[in-house]
Amino acid sequence: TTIMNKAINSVDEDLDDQQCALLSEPCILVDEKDRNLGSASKRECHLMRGDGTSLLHRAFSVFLFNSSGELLVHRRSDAKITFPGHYTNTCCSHPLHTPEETIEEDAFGVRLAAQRRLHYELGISPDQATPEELIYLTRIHYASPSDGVWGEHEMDYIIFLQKDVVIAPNNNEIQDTRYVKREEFQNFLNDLKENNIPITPWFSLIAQNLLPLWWENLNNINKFKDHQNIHHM
Ligand code: DMA
Ligand code: MN
Repeated sequence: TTIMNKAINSVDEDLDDQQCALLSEPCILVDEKDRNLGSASKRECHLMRGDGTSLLHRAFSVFLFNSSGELLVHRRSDAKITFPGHYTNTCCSHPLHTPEETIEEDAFGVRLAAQRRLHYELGISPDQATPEELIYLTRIHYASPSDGVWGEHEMDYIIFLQKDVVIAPNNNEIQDTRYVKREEFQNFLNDLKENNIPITPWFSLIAQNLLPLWWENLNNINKFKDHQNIHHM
């Protein structure tokens, strides 16, 4: 453990203090069927092991659209430990291993966590995004290294909300926000590529596979709810 602590300390040296403090949050470890296996710190969940794997934990990805059907995307701050400076969907984070956020019925705990993080990251007041309004669509299981030291391995709950909201982004989390029209989405991605601005791996996966159909059917999104199956990607 002495060697391990030394490694962690050297890993931490260049990290942002606020982001570093959040590494002690308790995440929810799960198996491939999304059964709760207990708690592990955000640090433990995101440090890659020697074999290139990391611990599977529960997460969520929010896709928020305004009343015109434009998607709110953001660029992660340079302070983020995983995927700094990457463009991504509206809001992503983890439900915590607490009595409230581990409630599984109708993914209530995850929807509470989404409300909490929409407030923290984007300044969306909790009354503008209640758990009742947040629509849980389905789950995606994926893994992706960030930089070889840190990485992701998640059971990702996809959450939709179509609503006009007031935002006040937290600049420790976010450096830029914008709404993108469905017809302009491909151009938006191409422009990022041309300018060598990366996008997060989960956003890339979802954008290529599932988002087009969901976005076309925003006004009828409930028919895409699938709480039975997990998409392994
Ligand atoms: C983690 O997102 C969740 C997904 C779906 C990748 P994140 O790195 O933005 O989490 P946090 O904001 O809690 O650091
Ligand atoms: Mn994660």
